[in-house]
Amino acid sequence: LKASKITGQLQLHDGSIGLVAGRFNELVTAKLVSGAREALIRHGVDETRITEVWVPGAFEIPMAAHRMASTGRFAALVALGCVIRGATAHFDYVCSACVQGVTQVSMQFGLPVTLGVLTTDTMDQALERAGGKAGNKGADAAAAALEMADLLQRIPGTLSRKPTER
Ligand code: INI
Repeated sequence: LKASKITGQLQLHDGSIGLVAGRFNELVTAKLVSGAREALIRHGVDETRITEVWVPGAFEIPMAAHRMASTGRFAALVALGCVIRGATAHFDYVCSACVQGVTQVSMQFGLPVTLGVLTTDTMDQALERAGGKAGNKGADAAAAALEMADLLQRIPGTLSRKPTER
């Protein structure tokens, strides 16, 4: 048996890419969205194939992602949010609900939903990761979405799950 190594390329074939962004800490999340859009466009994705959905906060990201996943139109989704640790335990609940919810949607639909949700102690740390000296995690998550969508199509023996057009 010939050994094979399968990796995904950064290119979109069918369907659209959905960005799901939380408005909470919008100063940061707007930069994550721009970074994600720029990365997608840089990798040849036509703007008409990017759907941007805004929700109140990171807690609501899984619900919107779930609805988008159910349409079958998306090749992948990108969760973009920013949770900054306050004085309370609210931070931990919002983070875990968001991450667990996003994971559930991804596994339920067999659809890549990548994580561009920042969870930091301070606003400065968040800004560093939203186009500052630590790069743009929105761009990274968008690239991961493209890679995973392409990768899944290359894994042999799986039924074709191409998204429906538009
Ligand atoms: N939502 C965030 O996206 N980031 C936060 O830092 C945050 N904090 O700190 O509370 C936050 N809370 C709102 C939450 O996501 C929901 O929108 C809200 O609880 C309504 O359900």
